Amino acid sequence: MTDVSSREDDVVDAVVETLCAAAPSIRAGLPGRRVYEEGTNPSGERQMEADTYADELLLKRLRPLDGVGEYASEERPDVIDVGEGVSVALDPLDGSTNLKPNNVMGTLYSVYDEPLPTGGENLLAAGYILYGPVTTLVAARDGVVSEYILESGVKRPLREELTLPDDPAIFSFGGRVNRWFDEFEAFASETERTEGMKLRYGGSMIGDVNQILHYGGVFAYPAQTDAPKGKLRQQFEGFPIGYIIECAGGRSSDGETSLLSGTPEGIHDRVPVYIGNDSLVESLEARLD
Ligand code: AFP
Repeated sequence: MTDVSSREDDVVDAVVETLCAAAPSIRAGLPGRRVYEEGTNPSGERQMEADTYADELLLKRLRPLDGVGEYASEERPDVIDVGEGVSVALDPLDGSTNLKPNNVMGTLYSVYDEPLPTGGENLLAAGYILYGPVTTLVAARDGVVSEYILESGVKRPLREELTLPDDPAIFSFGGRVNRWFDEFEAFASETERTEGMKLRYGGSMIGDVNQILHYGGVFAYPAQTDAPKGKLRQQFEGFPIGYIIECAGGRSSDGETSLLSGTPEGIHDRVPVYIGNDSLVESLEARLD
């Protein structure tokens, strides 16, 4: 009899390999797709041609995989039934507004052993492919984060057991300052004045979180006065990033508790996101309490 968890492990491997293999096509498809589509995505945000291109390409590549049951993406309203097995949730092109100024963006994935929408405790694996000066994969699974460089869609190990540096160096806060709640503004202002800390914000969550993973620090897309749940999507962004950061020894929070303890009611629900070095996110949580 085949062990269920080892079968799921094989499916997760196949999903990650498929995403890696699609990376060169996604990259190659970007130059001609830096313009907006007519409509908006299910969260009411404008979509670029590159967003829908990446979404359609990834669905096409993942659909035939044995052991994948559901596909969901930030770019489409409903979960797609593709067979029987694990559920894959994607932000096919996180940070696509960075196409215009030619800054970093990436593909963010999370794999669950339950139908979507589902809670963070049902994650099997999460990670992202970053389209920077080089293409890299950061993959988290079983409490371990590994980094790879992708060449022609094939991964070569760069770093095993990636952990957040002990000394935080970067802060990266999204949203509009005049819409932050006072408690968050107080934390931001204290962080700005902390010796050794400097601001780096690029507008793609994956790119910004990747800096925190490599240099240490804190990233937030906070609750705002006009958006109490912030901007980022729980299923597609909050869970995978919380999982990766916690696997790397950091802390994630929705302002009260770990990002991973939440359960969305709808696939496109939003959540405030606070991640980074344990001490910083803990003191932020204390302020927001
Ligand atoms: P796009 O994918 O539409 O560019 O949105 C990216 C994102 O969801 C996330 O990756 C960023 O952290 C956040 O939006 C940036 O939002 P601001 O433009 O408000 O800084």
